[in-house]
Amino acid sequence: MKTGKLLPAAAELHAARRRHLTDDQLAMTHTIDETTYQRYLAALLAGDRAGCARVVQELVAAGAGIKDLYTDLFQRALYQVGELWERQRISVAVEHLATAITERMLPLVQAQVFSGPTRDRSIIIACVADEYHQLGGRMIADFCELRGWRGYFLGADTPLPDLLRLIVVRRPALLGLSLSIFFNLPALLKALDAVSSAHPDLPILVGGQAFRWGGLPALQAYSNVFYIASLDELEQQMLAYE
Ligand code: B12
Repeated sequence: MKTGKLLPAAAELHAARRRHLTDDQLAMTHTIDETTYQRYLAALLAGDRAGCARVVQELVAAGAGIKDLYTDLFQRALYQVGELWERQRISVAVEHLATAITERMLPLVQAQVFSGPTRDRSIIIACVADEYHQLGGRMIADFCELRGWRGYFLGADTPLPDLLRLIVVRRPALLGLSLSIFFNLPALLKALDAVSSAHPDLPILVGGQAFRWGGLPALQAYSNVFYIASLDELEQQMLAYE
């Protein structure tokens, strides 16, 4: 397992820092101002889709890019939703509603996704079997398409035999696998074994929150697997294959 083809040590350090930063500390590095973020979060927790859409549209009109919106607005807000849910400050219903609203915010920025030149490169992105957290993978697919790649996003809970068949058909330059739940690590390892054995030259990018709680040592056995901790690292990694 490698944590970045170009700067493995820096990537390792960056990943370690991210895992130990609190949300308040991370807020200091956010590109979207705090008042706007809090307005979005309040609308999200209130189930106010129109209010969320207004904030997103204002930010887009002011020139905010996909990377900022995805990480500093959508991702940050959902991480906070997760913490509120974990501390039982909000119900499962409110968390589900916030997630559903977020999924409906992504189309508001799709115009940006296809705005650049296209490249003759493709990536398949999937959540492993039993993994239902699909928004992160979807954002990664959008981000790859923003860079001109064709992004085949398969969504949640992808059966391994079907993933293997699609790799044969589409012959992607990269495969991305998403894992949020640490207990799903065996499903990821099973996928890494099967894909690496059938396609030893296919680089596999792995990401998701399971690795905030460990899991990295299990990837060390694979020389074709790269753990990606951020969109910046993903950008670096893709550059190497363009
Ligand atoms: C929404 C949500 C759900 C929804 C997901 C629906 C959906 N449509 O996706 C549902 C209701 C299904 C759900 C279920 C569960 N959830 Co949940 N969920 C969340 C929540 C609130 C938001 C997830 C999200 O979308 N985050 C925003 C995205 C953008 O962030 P991200 O996934 O981290 O993605 C970014 C990076 O990680 C990375 N990345 C992600 N994938 C990939 C892939 C590649 C290739 C690359 C390069 C990068 C990359 O790039 C993304 C963009 O920056 C989180 C809270 C949180 N902290 O995120 C909990 C959370 C992930 N869930 C949690 C838990 C415990 C569960 C359940 C076990 C609860 C239960 N008892 O039933 C189940 C498990 C279901 C399953 N088998 O998968 C825990 C996980 C703890 C852990 N890691 O073990 C969290 C962290 C909540 C918490 N604070 O405890 N959940």
